[in-house]
Amino acid sequence: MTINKYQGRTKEEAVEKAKQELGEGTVILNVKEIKPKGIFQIFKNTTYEVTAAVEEKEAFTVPKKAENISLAADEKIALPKPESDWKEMLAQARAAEPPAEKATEPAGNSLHEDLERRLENLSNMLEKQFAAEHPVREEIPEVREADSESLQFMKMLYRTLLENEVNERYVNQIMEEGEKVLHNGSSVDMILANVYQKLILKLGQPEVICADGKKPRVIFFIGPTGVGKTTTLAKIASKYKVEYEKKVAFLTADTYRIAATDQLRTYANILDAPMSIIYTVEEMNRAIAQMSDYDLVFVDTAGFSHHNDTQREDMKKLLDGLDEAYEKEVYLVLSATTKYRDLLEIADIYKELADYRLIFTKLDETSAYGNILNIRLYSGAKLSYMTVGQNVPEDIEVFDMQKLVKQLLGGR
Ligand SMILES: Nc1nc2c(ncn2[C@@H]2O[C@H](COP(=O)(O)OP(=O)(O)OP(=O)(O)O)[C@@H](O)[C@H]2O)c(=O)[nH]1
Ligand SMILES: [Mg+2]
Repeated sequence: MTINKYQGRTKEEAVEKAKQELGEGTVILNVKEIKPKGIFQIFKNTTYEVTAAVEEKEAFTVPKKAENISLAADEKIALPKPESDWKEMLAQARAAEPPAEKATEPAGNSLHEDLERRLENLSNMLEKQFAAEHPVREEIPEVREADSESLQFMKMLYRTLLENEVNERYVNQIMEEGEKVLHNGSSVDMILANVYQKLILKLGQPEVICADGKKPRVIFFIGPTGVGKTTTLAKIASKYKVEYEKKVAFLTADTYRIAATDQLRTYANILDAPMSIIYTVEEMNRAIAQMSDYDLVFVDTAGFSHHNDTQREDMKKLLDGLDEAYEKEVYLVLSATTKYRDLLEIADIYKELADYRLIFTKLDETSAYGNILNIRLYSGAKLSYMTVGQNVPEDIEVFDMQKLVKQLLGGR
């Protein structure tokens, strides 16, 4: 893994520099606002510093010497082979102690508080590591006996991820990948930094609507019934219209319910944007042709059960039927409160319809965020927006991976 820091006058500028240097697959680990200091601070502007990483393809590397271990780096640590193998120890621990409810484990609570404190310190720790003049070095004793603190900590991370409903398969994967680079003797902070980075890389960068491309760009919202497609569409359209001053227009293909068109019309009226109802592919292309002056055309669609073949076919026709002259983006809207197994099925069925990005709604109704990671990994689709309430337009955010990972690891 290559990790570097980049500065810019804006967050976007710093991110752009990182992407240019590190290339595809760049992941932002941390964003820091640097306020000017000193008596001339009023003449200086705030700058931004991003810590970015890119994971290289697996390559054989010569393990570094133990005294050069860095806290957050994903490097192999050369230690004398421990007497009891780390992996085996963890496997035994898992077998002996299946994930327990927080409430039934008093010792777990103080460990949890400890984890929260450590998560708080994590970005500082990453910062320190990248300060080139003062690389942080960790003293590792030559050989350690079974390191009970590290083992306890690995077990707690394992349990916390499961409690947050990250699927066991992915939890095992993350832990096993961690085990490859961490050995008995790794400090708790090294373990945490490693798992944190693994999760950030797995989640990837959020991808959102591009409003600067060829006009008009057509944005479809698809997904099961009642997940919040129309509300989310209105929130996003409103942001683009009000904050970014883009020209937005609406189409609705949701002609199954009478109230559906009224709902969208209300938002269109508030935003003073045109809206058309479309029944066929031809009507869609004709309507968009008349919206050539608009930056973004938001298309609301009817929610349907993924078991309904007719509606699925109609949706496919609509998505495939968009005139090739137009660029499109498709967002699959999912509720964070839907069961894991159902989400898998939905992700599969909608994959047959289009390549989509993921929006998760109703995050205010759950505290377990594991399904976001599960579906991101299962579908391979990029995350985009998350919604946290019913208020239009404010209850929406672009996914913040640092925040999400902290939550997955038991932080606030
Ligand atoms: N708590 C909460 N409720 C939400 C959120 N987003 C949408 N809702 C609510 O979910 C309900 C359904 O929202 P809609 O936008 O109509 O959902 P839809 O997917 O368009 O529904 P159909 O068109 O019937 O398939 C409404 O009561 C919304 O206010 C959210 O982030 N949190
Ligand atoms: Mg709707």
